[in-house]
Amino acid sequence: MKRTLLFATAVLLIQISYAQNNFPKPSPQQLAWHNMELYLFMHFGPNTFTNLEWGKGTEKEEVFNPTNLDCDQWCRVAKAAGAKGIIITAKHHDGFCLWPSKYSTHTVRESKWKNGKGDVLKELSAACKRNGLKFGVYISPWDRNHPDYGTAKYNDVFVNMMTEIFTKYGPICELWWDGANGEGPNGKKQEYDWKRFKATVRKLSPHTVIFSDVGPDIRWCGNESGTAGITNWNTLNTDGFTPGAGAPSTDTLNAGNRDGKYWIPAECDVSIRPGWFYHKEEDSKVKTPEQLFSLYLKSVGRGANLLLNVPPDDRGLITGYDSAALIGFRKLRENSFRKNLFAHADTYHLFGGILKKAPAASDGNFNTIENFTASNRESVGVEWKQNKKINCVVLYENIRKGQLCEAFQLLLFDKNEKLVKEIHGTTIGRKRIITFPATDVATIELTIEKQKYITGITEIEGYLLDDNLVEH
Ligand code: FUL
Repeated sequence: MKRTLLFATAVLLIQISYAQNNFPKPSPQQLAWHNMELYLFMHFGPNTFTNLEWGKGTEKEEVFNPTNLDCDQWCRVAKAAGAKGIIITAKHHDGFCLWPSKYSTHTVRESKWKNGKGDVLKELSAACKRNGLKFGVYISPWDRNHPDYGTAKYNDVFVNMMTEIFTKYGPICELWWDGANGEGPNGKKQEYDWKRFKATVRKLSPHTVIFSDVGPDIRWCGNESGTAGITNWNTLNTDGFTPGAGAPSTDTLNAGNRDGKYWIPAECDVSIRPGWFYHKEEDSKVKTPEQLFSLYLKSVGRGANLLLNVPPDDRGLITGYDSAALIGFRKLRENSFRKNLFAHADTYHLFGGILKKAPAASDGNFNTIENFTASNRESVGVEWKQNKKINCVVLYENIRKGQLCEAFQLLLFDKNEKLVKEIHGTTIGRKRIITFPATDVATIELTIEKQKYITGITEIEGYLLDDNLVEH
């Protein structure tokens, strides 16, 4: 009785302090973004036809001439891959606009495609709507074609182009500002008005999340190989930094900052092929389903999102090589995570010598939360009476209250309560996928060893993946 009373008082106190947590938290649109996990990037433009990666901006508009462009096919492929949306390069560094912008003379309108009447953004945004996919837009600040680039006037051009995009083709779930600039020391220098760019987007489309090296909403993961940091904070300090050359080091972008002032989670962009744009000679170099699955573990499995580039070819279609790999990748994810072997297991929460149940940890409901409240060690376990062979544990932190765990320990016991594995990790975040050699396990016990504040865990899961998918 006394114990129960003590516990109830503790819970009350915890609930009060829990509500007062002042650590950075995701906005509703960032939370929605976190739940997208995987979506496709599509690099498409003159480079698709000239076989380049970085067009010079001097290419003739007539080179852009897809013979069979079909954005519904892109959407079908994205859906078959289990991707939640598509982000298209509306304007890459060569400045060519995939929509007939009033603020450029280097656009689809000047090409021969559909006699200058075509509009890729219009077709794709409509196809995404029809197919229930989110639509996102990449627009390169660096522009090798526009005559105003390098002058203050270019900031007006960029704002006007974004205004066209948002007013004509929305809703846009994510806007992508690429930080690359290859002008070199003697090249044109543009003083970008980032503040104005951001204000424009916020005004026109407050629900859009903006990506750049440093956010403001989503950050680059610091590499183009598709891997988030093993320690991956969703928080980052960006005061005094800018996208591009003024960004923090790639190591910092990869791991985030433990004490970062803003919630700016990492997105892992990577191409299914060696290049970002389509090159026929890379048809044989499309990543395999297994390679894509490994990237999934290193991005989504570390609490980031995976933006997988699948470039349409010069017909304006995704090739069979890419779609086959994507379907294989989806199957691997589905087969791997179809059955949580610890769903609805018995649970316990050991807290200051008091043992209680912790049903939230294995009820399959991401709205129920098991809070790690104590300042000293406390454990939550999910247990069966029998052994289950597993090689993967998945943990989920309740990021709605911020990202608070900074070190955890997993102890795996067999049915005789013998310790069979001890694993240590740092951050958890939205999702943390941990793999190890297959082991007979009856109990998975999680201890938060270090936390910034009360860590909330929504689920502890156990899976048996195909052995060849598991890296140790
Ligand atoms: C880089 C660009 O330079 C590449 O061409 C590509 O668009 C990649 C996603 O971002 O910064």
